[in-house]
Amino acid sequence: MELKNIVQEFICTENYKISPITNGLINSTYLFEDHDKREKYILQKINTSIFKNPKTIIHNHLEINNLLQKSDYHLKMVNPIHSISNQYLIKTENGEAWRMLSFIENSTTFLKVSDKKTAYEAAKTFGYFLNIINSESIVNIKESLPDFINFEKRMVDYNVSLKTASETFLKNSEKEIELVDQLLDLPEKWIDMEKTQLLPKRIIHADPKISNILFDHNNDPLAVIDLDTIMISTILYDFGDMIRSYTNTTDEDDGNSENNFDPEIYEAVKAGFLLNLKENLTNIEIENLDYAAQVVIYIQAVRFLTDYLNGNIYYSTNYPKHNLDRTKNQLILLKGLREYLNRTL
Ligand code: GN1
Ligand code: MG
Repeated sequence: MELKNIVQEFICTENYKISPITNGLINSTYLFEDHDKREKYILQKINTSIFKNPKTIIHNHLEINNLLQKSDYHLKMVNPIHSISNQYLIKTENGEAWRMLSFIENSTTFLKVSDKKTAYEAAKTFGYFLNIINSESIVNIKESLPDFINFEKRMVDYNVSLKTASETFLKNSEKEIELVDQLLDLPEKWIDMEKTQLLPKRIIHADPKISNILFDHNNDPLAVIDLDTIMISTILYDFGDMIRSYTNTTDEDDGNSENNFDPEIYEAVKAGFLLNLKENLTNIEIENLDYAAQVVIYIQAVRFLTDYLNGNIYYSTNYPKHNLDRTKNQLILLKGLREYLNRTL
């Protein structure tokens, strides 16, 4: 099905413009402008080799929006838009799944955090969002990405990739494999805490990177977006991923910097995150924040490296060593964080 036919399923217009938005690594996203009604929307092709059952992400999105609407949530919300025939997903004959979302006007996103205030505000906002979505006891969240936060499986997948990768790929990533292998026991405590159920199960966002917050023209947070990975897991993942995203002073695929970790931002994120959540977290969660930040960055490095060794089949890439550069970048970040934590222990 051509793009123009997909558009017609949602909005009956000939007078429109579509422009790609290129900052995600999984789905394909477009800004859709309806010139007749002067309305903007987000049009998205869901990557169905990763989100195998895209209905679950629509279900979870509606469930969370419903909950937010019932509470006194003060941020804006992105809404799924249904098609003319009342469907939230348009499936094409070749297996693609498309959806449309409402667009929040006068908003900007950042790919990197530039100052402590932005980091603090973003972490505070995610903390606020997490508090509200965990305030109701009955929320029916469905699994959209099985094993996403199964770190034992991430390590198994890495080991399989080491066995199946070509000689050239192994040679190119020799240094990164060595760094990853030096820290093989890092995820063990996490895996153990999950197995022994020491970590409370909560609804988490699971992709709280900086570009998943919309800001207004005063740089104040306007909305939390991208609810695709909403799942039941440990909130330590969200904290770790915020640290991973916000403390990084370089682009996620810059493999050349010497040090890309910003310790002041680390403290700002921690303060912002705990502001709304502290009362509700258990001691074990609070005690493991520094540890979680290290493991989440480590696992992201392992995921990028695994994908490189597998021939770039998961993340979208622009050049053959793109995932290797992403791996390098995460390992530099992890080194900076670990040096900082040892200094402050
Ligand atoms: C992916 O596509 P995007 O950018 O929203 C990935 C996250 C990674 C992130 C790294 C479903 O998110 O887990 O942290 O790339 N999402 C999935 O940039 O794997
Ligand atoms: Mg995402």
